Amino acid sequence: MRFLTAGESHGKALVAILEGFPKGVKIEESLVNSELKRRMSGPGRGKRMAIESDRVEFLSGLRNKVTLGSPIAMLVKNKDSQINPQGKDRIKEKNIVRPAHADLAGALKYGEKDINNILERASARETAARVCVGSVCKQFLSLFEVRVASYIKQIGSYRSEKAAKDIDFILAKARQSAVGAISEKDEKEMLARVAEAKKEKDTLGGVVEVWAQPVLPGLGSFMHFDRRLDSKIAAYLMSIPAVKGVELGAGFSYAGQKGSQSHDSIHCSVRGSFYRKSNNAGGIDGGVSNGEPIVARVAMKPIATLANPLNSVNLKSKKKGKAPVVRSDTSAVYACSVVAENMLAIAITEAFLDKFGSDSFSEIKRNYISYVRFISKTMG
Ligand code: EPS
Repeated sequence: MRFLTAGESHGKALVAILEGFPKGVKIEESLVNSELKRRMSGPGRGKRMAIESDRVEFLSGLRNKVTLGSPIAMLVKNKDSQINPQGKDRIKEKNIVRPAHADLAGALKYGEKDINNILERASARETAARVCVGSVCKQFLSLFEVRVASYIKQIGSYRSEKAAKDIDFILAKARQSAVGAISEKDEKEMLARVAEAKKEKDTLGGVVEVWAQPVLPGLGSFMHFDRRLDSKIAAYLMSIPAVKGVELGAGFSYAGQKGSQSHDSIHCSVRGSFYRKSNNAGGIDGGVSNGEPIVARVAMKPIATLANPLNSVNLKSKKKGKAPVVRSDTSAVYACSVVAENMLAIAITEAFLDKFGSDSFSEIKRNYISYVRFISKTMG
């Protein structure tokens, strides 16, 4: 399975093409739309989200809601469409590069003086197309009871003291919170931090924790670097705009612990199934899922555009200037959590199809059932 996206932030539309997705899976457009809506939500979102009302339109790959095994093309129209692919548009040339954006690196790379030609594609709006792909994958995974969910661990300098124990807890708490928080205290503090930053015309980043559960042991591989489930998940999460760090399980804190106290001990239940009492490995050993929940944390930097423009440099004149501000979000950590869930769903679906086949749902189901029987009867 693979996918491509196309589209500029103020182009006509965003497009996603998902290829190699199995035949025979029922896909509900309404579930894709509710994921798109979630991506537009959360505290600190800016004026663009008030303009848009992202909705998917399936162009191909489905018949009567069921996948055909052919490429699935999906379209999300931009209401704030200003770019004219075949003529003159209304966007004014911009030459002052904005710090923490792709502007300068992109302008140098492409020999560009008008930063619109960089920022339009570099915009995080592209993640709406990824959410369409991820939502299709989430619907596939749910047929095997795999659920993917997230919560907000940190906004700005406020970090939650609570930790989720399982995905039911996250779904019960974070899904009920406008902030994606797992406690009332977190929600109150996080809302206050965003309101304060907005008042100060500043921006905030944060940390998102994303889970998939249950995930069968055996997805991914230790045979080669690019088949490892951990490397795939890390790459997919790191590819989300503004993400600067990804951890699996205990992550960076694992490095400071003694092995004797931190490695997940393995046990066998009376019914003969294997389990671990802790999950510092984040559900992956040696690049292969080990049956525990997959747990990853994603660090998002503060939003790059500030309402109080930062000092910068003009690409043409090389003189000092203020970074251009059209509009921006105060925080998009909640949106990041939704995108992270969807990227994790894509990564796990790819590994799932690698293991169980990818032509048709019925074939995958046969292989899946046979494997589940094998690991539960033969192995424990
Ligand atoms: C976004 C749309 C963008 C930004 C934001 C995310 O819309 P506009 O550029 O018209 O304000 O709000 O993108 C960025 C912060 C960025 O740096 O690209 C969206 O749909 O998520």
